[in-house]
Amino acid sequence: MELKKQVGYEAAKLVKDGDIVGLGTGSTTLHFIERLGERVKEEELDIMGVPTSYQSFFLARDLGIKITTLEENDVDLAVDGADEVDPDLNLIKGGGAAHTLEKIVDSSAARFVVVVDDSKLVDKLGKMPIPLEVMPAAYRVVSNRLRDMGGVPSIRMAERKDGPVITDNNNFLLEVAFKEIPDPKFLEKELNSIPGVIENGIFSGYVDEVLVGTQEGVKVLK
Ligand code: ABF
Repeated sequence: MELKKQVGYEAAKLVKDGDIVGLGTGSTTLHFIERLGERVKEEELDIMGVPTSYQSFFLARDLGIKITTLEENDVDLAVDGADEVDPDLNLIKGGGAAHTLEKIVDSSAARFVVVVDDSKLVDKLGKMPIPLEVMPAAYRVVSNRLRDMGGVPSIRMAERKDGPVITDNNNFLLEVAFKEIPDPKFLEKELNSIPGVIENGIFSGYVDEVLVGTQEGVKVLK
């Protein structure tokens, strides 16, 4: 079985009847949500999902998973993907441009489980640039501040290259590369202290466990 599917299906086993489930975004959590939808039908599970994006909202709704919000319920278990995972279980997320709501839902969950294939494991964060959701009016001044911090920022363009990517919250997405990230927690706070930055894609200290899809089966990192 494809690694992303293998690990998504494994995570779907963690959901218990009555759970409020954070529904992550991306091609790995897609398998999680699909399998969860099957379980809801087969086992008549009484669960509700809290989506982290329009992508997961529409997917879950179409599969018959009841939807709720953080206004109404606390999340028991959140399952989400990642772009990079370091040995301390710090993450870079935001490849899917949904990291702001992902961080709100995932960090609020009683248990936060990450699902990745083994290509996402890194010795140190920073192979990819860090995504930052930024208010459109602020993107030039934020870019200047990022350069002052030693970063190399660029704005993420839509695939057709005819304009910037617009997030679910109607903002732009900057990506900033740093030569190295010695202290992910510090950088996460520093980036969020720049006026105009809504949220950055470093997730430090939120993860309970990581399920890793490998050719030898699913491995658990804690
Ligand atoms: C979202 O999807 C993002 O935060 C993360 O960047 C990405 C992981 O994507 P995939 O599972 O498609 O590799 O969770």
